[in-house]
Amino acid sequence: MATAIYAIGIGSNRRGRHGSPRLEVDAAIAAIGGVVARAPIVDSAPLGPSIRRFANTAVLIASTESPPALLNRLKRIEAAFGRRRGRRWGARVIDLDILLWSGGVWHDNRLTIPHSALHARAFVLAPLSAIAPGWRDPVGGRTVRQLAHAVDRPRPRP
Ligand code: PH2
Ligand code: MG
Ligand code: MG
Repeated sequence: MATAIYAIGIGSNRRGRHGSPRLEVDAAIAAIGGVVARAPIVDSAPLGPSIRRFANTAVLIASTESPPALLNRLKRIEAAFGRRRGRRWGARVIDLDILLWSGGVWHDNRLTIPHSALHARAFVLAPLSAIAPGWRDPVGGRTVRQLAHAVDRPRPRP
């Protein structure tokens, strides 16, 4: 495949063999490779049943892999870091989510890009807007910067 740019969201709220969640995030970025931009790590309150806070960030990578090939590789990295499949949204050493790719929309049985919760999560949008503020969501047409502002100031719905 021609080289594509992917935005990947990274989260950790459990120590692993590299150490603290922040160190797990750093090690994951090294394992992913091809990084062209990385956002600062933010500390975020857990969304869902987990108790421990998360270290979250986002990176842009350049890759010739197709979305399914990249997904397979990210899952192998998660497994190598000691991620166990279990309770949905349980504590995890590392979570690697494909958020956006330069090819626009992708949809198959296993993978939807843009990530389905992209619009709703400040812990994804805040780091992402530090490295890709002008990237437009191919579905809604709004930029990452606009989405990040909207998630900070949710409008009450009637
Ligand atoms: N990931 C989840 C569920 N909840 N909360 C925070 N703060 N950060 C995450 O990365 C996160 C979460 C499922 O992937
Ligand atoms: Mg996730
Ligand atoms: Mg995930």
